[in-house]
Amino acid sequence: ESIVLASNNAGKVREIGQLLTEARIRIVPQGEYGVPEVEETGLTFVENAILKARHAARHSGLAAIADDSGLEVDALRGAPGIYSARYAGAGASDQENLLKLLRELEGVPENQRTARFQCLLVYLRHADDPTPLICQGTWEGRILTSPRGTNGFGYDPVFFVPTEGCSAAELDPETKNRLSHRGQALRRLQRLLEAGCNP
Ligand code: ITT
Repeated sequence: ESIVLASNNAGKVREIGQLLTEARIRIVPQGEYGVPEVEETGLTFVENAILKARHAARHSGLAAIADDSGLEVDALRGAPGIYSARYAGAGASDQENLLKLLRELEGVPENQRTARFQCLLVYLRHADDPTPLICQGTWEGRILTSPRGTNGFGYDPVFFVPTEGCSAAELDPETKNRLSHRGQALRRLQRLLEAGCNP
């Protein structure tokens, strides 16, 4: 039985697809079911992930996985956070969001540019599932002063990964999946599913 992936973000779909294919879990992007956009009205990552998963499960009749994620920058008191995809305004491109972030951090010294990616994954067996599986992952780094690298998506070119000495966009996809907030959350979800939390 397939699981619908409640995301329109090509970067996420690619990363989640890769990780779940390795786990032999069959997922179908929600685009294939014509699931319309849902407004992300929640005030937390977990609320938005539940909204998106429920919406996709409702429209597809399948179990659903949603990812709500974002970047928290300490010097900006946690912004852009849940607003990461629309930091430079509704419909803004990844590039516009990233340039706004660099502008906001102009003059902030390196040791005060700490940040982390958050990923909240929600799995619903069906739209009215009262006990969703919820998994989280966090990836610590700091914000560069200019973009580096072309892999990945979103803020990856400005997210410096101290353990690797390069930006997230300079990592190959396998390395990013091994380290990232999304990789961690997905491996946790996979363990729950394997442990029989999916009757
Ligand atoms: P869906 O809701 O359709 O999944 P979205 O892009 O609107 O797509 P979010 O509301 O969860 O999803 O926003 C997440 C944003 O956080 C995303 O657009 C990126 O800007 C950023 N982000 C999340 N994970 C990232 C990653 O691994 N690398 C770079 N940026 C990331």
